[in-house]
Order: sequence, then C-alpha cells, then structure tokens
Amino acid sequence: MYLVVQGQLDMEGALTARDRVGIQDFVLLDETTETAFLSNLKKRFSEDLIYTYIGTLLVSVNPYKELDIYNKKQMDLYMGVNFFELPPHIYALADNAYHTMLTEFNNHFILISGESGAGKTEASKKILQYYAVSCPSTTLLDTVRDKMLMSNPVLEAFGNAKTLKNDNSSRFGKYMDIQFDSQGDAVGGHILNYLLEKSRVVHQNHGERNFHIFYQLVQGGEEDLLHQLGLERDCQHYNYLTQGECAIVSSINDKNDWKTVKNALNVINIDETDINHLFEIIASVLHLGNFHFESNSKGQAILNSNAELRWFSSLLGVNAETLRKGLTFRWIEVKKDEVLSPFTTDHAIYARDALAKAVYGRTFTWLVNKINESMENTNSTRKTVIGLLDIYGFEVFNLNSFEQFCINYCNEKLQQLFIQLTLKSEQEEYEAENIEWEPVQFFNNKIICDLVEERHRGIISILDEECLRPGDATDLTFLERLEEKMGSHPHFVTHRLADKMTRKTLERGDFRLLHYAGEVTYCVVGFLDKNNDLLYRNIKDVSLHVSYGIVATQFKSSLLKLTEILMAKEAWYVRCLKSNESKQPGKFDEALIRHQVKYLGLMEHLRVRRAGFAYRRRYDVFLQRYKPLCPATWPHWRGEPADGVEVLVQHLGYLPHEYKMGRTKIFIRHARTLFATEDAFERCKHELATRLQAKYKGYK
Ligand code: AD9
Ligand code: MG
Repeated sequence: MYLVVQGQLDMEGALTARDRVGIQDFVLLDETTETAFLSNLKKRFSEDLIYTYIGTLLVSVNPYKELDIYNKKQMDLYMGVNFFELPPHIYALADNAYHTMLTEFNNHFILISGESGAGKTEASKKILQYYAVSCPSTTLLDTVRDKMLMSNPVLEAFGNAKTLKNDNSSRFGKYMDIQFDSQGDAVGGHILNYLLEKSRVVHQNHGERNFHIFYQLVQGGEEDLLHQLGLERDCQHYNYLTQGECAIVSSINDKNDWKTVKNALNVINIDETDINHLFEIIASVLHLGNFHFESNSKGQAILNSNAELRWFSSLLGVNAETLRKGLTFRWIEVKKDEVLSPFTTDHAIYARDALAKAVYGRTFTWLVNKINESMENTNSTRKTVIGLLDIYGFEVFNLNSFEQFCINYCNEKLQQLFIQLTLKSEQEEYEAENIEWEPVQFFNNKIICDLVEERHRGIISILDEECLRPGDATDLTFLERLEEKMGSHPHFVTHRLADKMTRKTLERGDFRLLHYAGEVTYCVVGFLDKNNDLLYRNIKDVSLHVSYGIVATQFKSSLLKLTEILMAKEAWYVRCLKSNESKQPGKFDEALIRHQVKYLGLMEHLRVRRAGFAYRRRYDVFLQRYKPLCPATWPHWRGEPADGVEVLVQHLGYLPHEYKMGRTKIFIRHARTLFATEDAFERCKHELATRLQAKYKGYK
C-alpha cells in the first residue's frame, strides 16, 4: 500500500510534486503548527486543490470559481476506492460513508459546517449528485433520484436569498435523509427544515434581496401568468422587493432560474393546480406589500389601496372587506362584547407585514411537505440512511438581530456536537480503553450554548419570560433583565461592561456575545415581537389558521431533536472555509482563513488525530473478518479474541508503534495499515474463491 499525492507516489523521489501541491492529509504534515497548516492549505489552493483531509475529515476551501472536478468521470473514479488512494475529494467522503453504510448496515450523517458563504450548500449538492448519479440504479428508481435532485432548486428558490455575505445564502436549515435499500439503491428521501428567516419577506437590509422566487416570478414569469396574477414585470414596483436596492444581481439569472424551478416543480410531482396556487400566493404577498395606509384626522389608519386589496383577496379567496377591517382595526372584548378599536398606521403596517410573513412561512412548510410526499419511499424493506446537514452558516453583519441570534446559536450547537463527537469522546475512549494518552486542550463552547439555552437561566428563557409577562415588557426591559442576570458571564458583554473593558463601545440597546467564532453585537429591537411571531387574532380569523408561539424555544427544541437524530448515527465531517470576503476567484485571504481554522478547532482536531489512532475495531469483529489471513487463527481461534488479534497482527507484520491493544478494541494508528490488511483480505478472498471453484470443477 502506498499513498498517492495527486497521482504521484509520495516517496522521496516525488518531493517536487509534494512541494508543489502540498500534502493531501494534514496528519502526514511534518509539524503541527498553524503556520505549517496554512502554508499547506495555501499551496494546494493555488493549484486549485481545494480539498485536504485531516484523517477522514474533509477540509474544503471555497474557490469561487468553477472547477472541472465534478463530473461523471470523476464520480466513476472515486466509486469504491479507498479513501487515501486518490486526491481528496468530496466524492471520496461521500463514497466512503456509502460503502461503510453498506458493509456495516448502519446509519450515517455528513455534517457540513462553516460560516456563511464558505460552500456548505454547494458541498451538500455535490454529495447528493454523487449518490443520485453513481449508485446502482434500476430504472424504476430513477424518478426518486430525480425528485431528490430537483428538490434543491425548488427549496433554494423559496428559502435562499442574496445577503451581503453570499448571493445564494440559505435562510433556513436543512437536514435531508437519503434512504438506501440493502442493494445500495437510493430509494427515498426526507427533509426536515429549520426556522426560515421569514422577516426577509417584508424587510431586507441594504444590499440584500428577498427570497429568490419573487424575482424569478416577476422577471421570468410568462406574460399570461403575470397578467393572471395582476403583476407588473418590474421589481421596482414592489415594496417588498426594493428595500435592499439591489433587485438585479449580476451573478444571478432570475429568468433562467425561473425555468429551472418550474421544471423542478413538475419533476417533484406538484400538480398544475397546486403550482398555480403557489404562484398566486407569491403574487398575493407582493400585492400585500404594496398596501398603503394613510392616517385620518383622528390618527386612524385608512387602507388606501383598493386595486391591491382586490387582487390579494381574489388570489387568496378571502373577503376583501373583512381583510380591510382586519388590517385597520383590532377586535377587543369589552364585557363579553366585541368592540372595534382603530389601528394607527404603524399598527396597520405591522399587521400587514405579520400577515405576509405568516402566508409565506406556511407556504414554505407546505412545500417541504409536498417534497417529502413525493420522495417518500413506500417500499417497506429495511433501509439505511445517510443524512446531510446543511444549515445557515455563522454570520456577523453591522446590524445583527433576532435572526442572527438564532442562526449563530444553531452554529454554536453544531460546533458543540462536533466537539462531543470528536475531541471529547475520542479522548474519553482512550481513557476508557486504558490507552496511554497525552490530553489535547481545546476550547469547549458548551459554556456559550448554556448561556443561550439553559432552562430558567439562559437568554432564551429570559426572552420567553419577558414575552409572557403581562404589562409593560419591551425589548429594553428584556435587555435590562439580561444585564441583571448575565452581567458577569464571561461570554456576555453589556454596554456598561464594554465601556469598562474599553472594548468597542456598545449602544444602549445592544448586547454582545462572545461566540466560538467571534464577537457579535446584537440589537434587541424586535426581539420580543419576532419571538412571539404574533398575528393579530382577527387576521387569523380572516385568512389563516396560523399558530404562533415562542419562536426561540421551538427552535431550541427542534435543535435538540436534531442532535438526538445525529447522535444515533456515524458521523462524517466537511469543514468549509471561506477563502475571502469579496467572493474573488482564487484569492486566499490568510488572516480570514487563519481565523476560521482557529475557531473551527481544526488544529486541535489534527493534534488529536495525529497523537491518536485513525481506526479501532472490537477484537471479536477484527478477528472474525481477518482470521483467514493467518494459519493460527483460521478457521477457528479457540482462545480470547484479544490474544487471537495479537497473533494475527504479529503474523501480518504490524510494527509495535503502528497499533495498541486496548481493553476491548485494537487501535490502529494509520489508515494505511488497515487498508493494507484490507487489501490482503481481498486477495485472500479471491484466492479462496478461485481454489473453491477449481475444486468444484474437479468434482464435477
Ligand atoms: V450560507 O451559510 O447558506 O450563507 P454556504 O451555504 O456555506 O453559505 P454556498 O455553498 O452557498 O455557501 O457557497 C457560496 C458561493 O461560493 C456559491 O454560490 C459558489 O459561487 C461558491 N462556491 C462554493 N463552493 C464552491 C465550489 N466547490 N466550487 C465553486 C463554489 N464555487
Ligand atoms: Mg447555504
């Protein structure tokens, strides 16, 4: 067994290749300093080699340009090949998860992480394509694969948007199970979605857009369709599309994307009637955004947009006059009677926007359900799954609000999961197995997760309490409560403390969290409202049955469930790094990358990997598989499995530093040792089969 560096042997003679393209697995690096790590990454990046391993973890650096490495030929190359025999690739990771799943018949997941714009969504698409294209197929199942693939453009149209960080930023979290039957056929899929950033429907910051689908419809929609929906072919006409002042983006082709989405909707079996409804809803939201309110002499809101009101009510099939009332009056109960109390224009706008968000949010959930129905595998044979997790990445803007708080909390949780599954459990296992071990220090972000989510004490609990407190609770009283309770927490900074610490000063309405990935200053304005996600009752009565609840708490419990789902599976990791802030092809911003390498804990991961053992197997499992390789263990070993394994590896010529014997398992330092054993096993199987065949022939 040998290692290949970009097709050349990694032996002394191939030093030039190694110098030029760096090393494909950081575990083999001569030193484990950050400088050596970055220099290797940079070397490879400059040769368009964006992937590097740390053992079985894949590090990916966003090239911001199309590379010719994602095609059928490449997929074929990686199919069924051992991890380290070819240059690192996302296909290699996908393939290894797949083959391990088939041989061990267990469930896996691939955790793709990194900050906004680092390449998570692209990576998840490449993995899905790999499974859809490369796995064995019977024609019957092709439709399931098509549906899985086509779920992407649809969900991206409705759930992604241009932000300042990323022109195609995911504004929802997505976990997708790909289900395989025992032959390895992809037979079905299921998506769980997490907290869509609904506020984007009604408000976009400068330089950002609403969800792609709105622009696709307005720019790409057929004349007839626009006419039928009462829409103009001009994004500038719609309030909800123009706040960011960048409806047209050079990197995005809304017209083409429209065609792709329409085609995808057909593939995933959404029927014509439902597709029409879907666009009617999108159009109705655009009309709703153009509702204009004026104030009468008493300061009461008057809806002044009859044409838009007519369009909205006819598209959604609701009564126009009831809606008008719903948006301009509040129903209050006085001594069991319902009395109408007029809104101010501010209230009316709030009610309008709340309705738009609710309509869009519900439509998104409906769409995910439809996609799930269409990918559902009705065949009840036993299956295994590979889960793909692609969520919104950590993000910091000039102004950060409730949405960033939720997104960054979610990233904090995933980092915690990574720590638990790699750094912590890995080291605990060595201890439990009595393997001599020099502990590697790492920053455990549990303290930040607790700060946010701890029951009764965390930020989310305090937010809920304020939301439920009758009377005068406001965003600022919430901040006061936070300051009272969190004031001395090492990861929480109030404006008073910020001044004391002479850090960057904070505005009065802000608080700052020291996240694992950096400092973020949050402005509390809107926290209570967004957490309540309140829709005035009378509007609910008019149009929808939308439940409202305490958003952050629901999010917290769905993340908890997700963690449980993931913990029950075998994990694979893709850590995506953003190469530069300006989305330039081939630009390697060293400071930016160094920062990500640090906070993602890549150096610690490398140290644990290097000091540790790439593979471990229970003695009985190891012996059962490899016993044909040694006369003393074949066909039966009568003693303890551990002793049998010792005899076996001695026979195979393992050197003392290459393995260690634990309490219940053998630990093997390098993957290549195990691969060599695996190769020997394959040859042995082949020889046995040939011998049996010959014997059988002779017998005949
Ligand atoms: V966010 O958290 O959803 O805002 P992601 O998902 O991490 O973010 P995304 O995958 O959307 O980032 O990548 C951002 C952009 O980088 C893409 O639109 C591509 O233009 C570019 N990109 C990312 N990965 C690759 C790649 N492997 N090859 C070429 C890439 N371009
Ligand atoms: Mg994304």
